Amino acid sequence: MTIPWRRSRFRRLLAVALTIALLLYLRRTPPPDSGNTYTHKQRIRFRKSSFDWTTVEQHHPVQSVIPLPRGKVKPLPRIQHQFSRKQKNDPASYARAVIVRNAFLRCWDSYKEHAWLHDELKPVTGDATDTFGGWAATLVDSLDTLWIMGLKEEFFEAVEAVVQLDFSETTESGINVFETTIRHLGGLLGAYDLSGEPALLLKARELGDMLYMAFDTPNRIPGFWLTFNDVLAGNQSAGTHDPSASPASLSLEFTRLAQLTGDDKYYDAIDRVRAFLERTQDESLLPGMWPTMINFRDEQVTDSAFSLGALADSLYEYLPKMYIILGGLEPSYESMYRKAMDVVVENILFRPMLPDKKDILFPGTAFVRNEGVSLVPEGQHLSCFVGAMFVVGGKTFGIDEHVRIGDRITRGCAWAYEAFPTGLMPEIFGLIDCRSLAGCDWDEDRWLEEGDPSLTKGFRNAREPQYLLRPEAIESIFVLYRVTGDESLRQTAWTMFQRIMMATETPFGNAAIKNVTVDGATEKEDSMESFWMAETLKYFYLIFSPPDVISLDDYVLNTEAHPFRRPKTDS
Ligand code: DMJ
Repeated sequence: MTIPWRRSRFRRLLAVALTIALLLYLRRTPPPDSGNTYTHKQRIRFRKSSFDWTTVEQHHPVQSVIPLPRGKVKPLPRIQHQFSRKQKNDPASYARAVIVRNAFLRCWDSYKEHAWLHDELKPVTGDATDTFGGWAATLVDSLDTLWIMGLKEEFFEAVEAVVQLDFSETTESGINVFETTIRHLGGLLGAYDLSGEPALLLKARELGDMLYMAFDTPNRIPGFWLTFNDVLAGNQSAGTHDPSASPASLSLEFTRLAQLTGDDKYYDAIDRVRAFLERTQDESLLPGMWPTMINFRDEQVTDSAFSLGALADSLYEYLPKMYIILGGLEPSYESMYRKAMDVVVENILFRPMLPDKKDILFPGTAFVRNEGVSLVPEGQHLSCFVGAMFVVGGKTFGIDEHVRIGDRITRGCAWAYEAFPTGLMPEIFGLIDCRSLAGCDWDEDRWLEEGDPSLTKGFRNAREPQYLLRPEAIESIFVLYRVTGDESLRQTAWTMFQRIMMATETPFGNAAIKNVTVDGATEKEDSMESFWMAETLKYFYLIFSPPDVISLDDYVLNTEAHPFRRPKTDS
């Protein structure tokens, strides 16, 4: 028997309840392309830092300032795939983006509650820690992710706090120039480029003025550390054994600062490092590449180790990106990229020997000795960005072979995730290599002799078995997806995301794990670096978002995934 009035009342109640639940859900989780739905009512109140670095005397001033290249911006080839309407509006991907955003929000809320204004939240104990001068690294690094995810209310709350930061207040005696540039300066500039909030640019400029002091050395190349007392005393000099990436990947941030403020001094600073790179590119033991460690003070590039991984990575990453942000007006970035990549293909890339002969590549490490160049076939999580670099370089300079190489490297990193029981890639791992990029037959005897039988066939070892929440693999998968439109990459990303969540989640956020080779309950490190929310979760979110959200034809991303607006071609 049916009682009609009861059923319809029940339905009405159910409909009301569902609508309320949906509204609550959407309020927290606006759609990926929701744009600027929230308007911030209050004026953002900017507070100046208590020390003005522009008042400090330069002990090694430049004679004349090198200006930003002026002229008609070159129309560069399109980077992104022409996506179909179905790909642009895919409800399944939309749902995945929302899940990624919820993972981000969980960490953000926890950071707010337990570590607000500190550099990092400790995800196991829920404590706070200051690892980068105590200027709220996670907060600054996360700003543009908040904006991109449509979390505008949270964004403006964070901006209100950021523009109150006093860069003169720190317990440290100095700062790491590279990290402060890519995370803090990059974070402020990216957030400004997206939101146009003027106070962010003022803060970026303040910080830029402090970082600019690092260039006050006899040859205008900055050291690894900026030590406040050395700056004031005029005691600074470039390092004699510094990571090549450190002074060589400040360029994108300083260029964007020059473009936005109209002050050429920031460009002058990094253009002198560019000139050093150009001068020395053919002088190293592997001409075309720069060694991982460089004597910047005496301008010698005599070290014997060469890699695209730790300590060297973003030097190479920034070559095509600098060409792009300058609208093609500084041609040496293209020639340096081309020359370096020829040497990389010849000496650094290797193909692993695998039973199914999978066509994938990894960047390894080369040593130049009297006998010649020897390659250590070791992959690094950090060098997984190389896939994206080849793809972007290939599109920008019209080199199809580079797009194919980038594809093979990206798929190599995805494969290495799947090869471990946790579904995650170790920090550093050894592989048995084919002698040629064209591949080789599986050799069981060689595997038995050189391989580690406890690992998937092909691996020699998992020398550093930890996973530190790093972004480089998903970064390349995201870029390759935007360039090829290959939907299988979204599936790869989804599996990767789920495995990362499974292995790293803690009650307070997500934690680095100690060993990806051990399945089951993973052992956690009490560490969640700011790049987890600045980069890793942003790339996961972007791959599931419509392709016009941070289109690679509109933005160039710094090495910490902060989007800088590309120059517009005059049409
Ligand atoms: C980030 O800070 C940047 O991506 C940097 O270029 C390399 N290391 C981390 C992420 O792994």
